[in-house]
Amino acid sequence: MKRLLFVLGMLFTHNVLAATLDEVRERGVLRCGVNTGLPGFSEQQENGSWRGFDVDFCRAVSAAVLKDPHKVEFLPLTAEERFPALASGKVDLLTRNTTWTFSRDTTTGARFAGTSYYDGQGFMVSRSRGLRSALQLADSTVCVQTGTTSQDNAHRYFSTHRMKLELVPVTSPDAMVDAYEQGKCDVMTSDQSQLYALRTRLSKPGDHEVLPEVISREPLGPSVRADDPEWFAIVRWVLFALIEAEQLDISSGNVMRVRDSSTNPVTRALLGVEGNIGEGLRLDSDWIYRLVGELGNYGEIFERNIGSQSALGIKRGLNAPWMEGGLLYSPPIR
Ligand SMILES: N[C@@H](CCC(=O)N[C@@H](CS)C(=O)NCC(=O)O)C(=O)O
Repeated sequence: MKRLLFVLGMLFTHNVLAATLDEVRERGVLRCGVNTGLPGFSEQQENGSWRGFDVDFCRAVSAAVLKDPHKVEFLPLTAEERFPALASGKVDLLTRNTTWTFSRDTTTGARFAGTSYYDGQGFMVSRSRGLRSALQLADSTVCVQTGTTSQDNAHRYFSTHRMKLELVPVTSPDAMVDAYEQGKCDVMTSDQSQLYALRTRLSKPGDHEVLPEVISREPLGPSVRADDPEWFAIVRWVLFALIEAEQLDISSGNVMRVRDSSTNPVTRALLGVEGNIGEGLRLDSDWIYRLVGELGNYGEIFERNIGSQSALGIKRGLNAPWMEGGLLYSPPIR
């Protein structure tokens, strides 16, 4: 029944027959749903422009399909709003710290194009408590955002370990930070990347620590509507192209030189020198060249927004290329 209502909803609110690629090209603007404000991932600047890891992924799709990384409109969406906004056609793409789960992939009308960030849920507390483990959190008041995977995971973790839990539900990252600073909760729980991001917003970030336990798998990634396989393929291969470029040591700094001098047929095809790598996606042969030139490869996007060149300082960890012990792996682009 839920599914039937959903399909009917889609038929009335969004023309399921129109190809998203054509709609985006006609409109001349790509619409991406992003977080309402999460340092490093998606943040609106004073001048109105957006920046962040999820923002750059959206720009990469724009560079691929509209030949310009800036033809993007960002729509800030709360956790509760995100899937309905995608299903109704309000956004073409969700690039918003969203966990790929079975139920979301099969019942919300969304289809996840891949994992852009391997995360897991953790806990942040004040250092003054001197805690060493999340197993010492019994009887804590825990701030968690509604409409997220974090809420269910917290319940499961506390009940598995027979610890009493008092959840303090909040509806945005700002509300989470406020509640924590005001002592309405003594623990924040969320994906670890988000805890590092939110810590930068606290008045004394150094006074707070993320406990060692990672209590869930949270593969975060972009998602599209399930009814458009072509658009799905474009978004999925934009992600793989960024990963593959890093693997091949192609960066924004050297992409032009590599294109002009490489004799490797795989690299030449990838960068549009030979054949037409865009054919199957109705893109041009330069789409990968363009997005790496404009945004950089996966590693560059990671480091500048959330890694070593950012205030978050997140280590690559699981998000390193597979050759370096991480999980990032692109099928061959050939
Ligand atoms: N990855 C988890 C959590 C994602 C999530 O929405 N986290 C909150 C906690 S910081 C958030 O980003 N909220 C922003 C908002 O709703 O505006 C999920 O997909 O459910």
